[in-house]
Amino acid sequence: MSLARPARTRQATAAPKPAQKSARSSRAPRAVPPAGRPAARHRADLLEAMLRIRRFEERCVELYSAAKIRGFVHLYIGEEAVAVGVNEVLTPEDAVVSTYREHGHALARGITAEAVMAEMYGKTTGCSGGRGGSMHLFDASRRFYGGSAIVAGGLPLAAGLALAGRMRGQNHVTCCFFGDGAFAEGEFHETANLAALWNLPLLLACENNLYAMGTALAREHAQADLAMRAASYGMPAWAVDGMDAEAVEQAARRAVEGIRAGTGPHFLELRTYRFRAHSMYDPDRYRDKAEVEQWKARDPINRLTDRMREDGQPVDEELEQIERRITEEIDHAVEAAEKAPEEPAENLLRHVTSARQGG
Ligand SMILES: Cc1ncc(C[n+]2csc(CCOP(=O)(O)OP(=O)(O)O)c2C)c(N)n1
Ligand SMILES: [Mg+2]
Repeated sequence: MSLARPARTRQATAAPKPAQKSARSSRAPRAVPPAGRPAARHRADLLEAMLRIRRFEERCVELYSAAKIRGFVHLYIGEEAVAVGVNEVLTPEDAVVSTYREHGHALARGITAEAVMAEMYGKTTGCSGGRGGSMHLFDASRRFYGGSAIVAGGLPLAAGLALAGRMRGQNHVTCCFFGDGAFAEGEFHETANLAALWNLPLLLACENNLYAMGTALAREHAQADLAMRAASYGMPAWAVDGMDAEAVEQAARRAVEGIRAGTGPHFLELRTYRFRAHSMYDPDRYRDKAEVEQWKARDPINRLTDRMREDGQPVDEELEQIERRITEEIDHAVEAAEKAPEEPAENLLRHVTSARQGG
């Protein structure tokens, strides 16, 4: 069997033209702000949430180069509109299950930059007590159930959380983020089938960034229209411009309202792109520079600021204040992580549920 790149690869990895809309894409890009919040304020909040993720990760790159942060680090830069737009419609009682590319999901969920940075450093003050690192951020108090290294591993867990909530008579939504690569795994299909069969309150948020490590979408999927395939499980499913925080929010709101109304799982294919390599170890040789530049031209942060400008919002002053606040927040997070203690070696067996000692 030939492994030559199929002709459709180029087409599948090209950035869609901004005006292009599929039958399933969300129609109007401007989201209706939550009741009582002025539209301008709401947009500034979306902008701040995206910038917090961007600046946090840019600092992580510096710290990684300085060997302050070690291990695997997967950056979310370029994909911020997804985490921020979806999080906007979730309540603190809803549950979130994430992937190893989860700094953005964790920060959007409200885990502090300080707790995430300490975890990146492997310090005891980190949100996972320093035992998880970049890929295993966790905070049960915020109903943020990881951070997991296993591609698609979060999906059955999310179905279990959704089932547990329903059995307890709660009307909470479980949101599971996962990638296009996870869609190719059996866990996705088993989860989608059972969730639809049992009418579970589950939001399946597929971050289609067109690559699973170095493998382009069309080299992995015979049918690359993921929303269409998800719909075959009998659930509402549609594709969304994942580079537009307001479009993501609007689609997520529609999906979550449906889930809360008892219509079972919904699937969103959030079409997005990572501007950086798969991980800090990846030389990124499998995609054209021109393709990356094409997507960078649709940077979700610039997209929102341009729209704010168009609508006459004083975005430059807003940006200055946001940047100042975020710089302080991240400086403080780094300072605190530097000072925080390492876990002492005598605690090595803490949290180990089964260990044979002394023999
Ligand atoms: C079960 C499993 N198989 C393979 C891997 C190796 N692996 C790590 S990341 C990755 C790609 C996943 O791509 P995708 O789900 O699209 O997420 P993205 O990295 O694009 O956000 C693979 C195959 C793994 N971690 N777990
Ligand atoms: Mg991917």
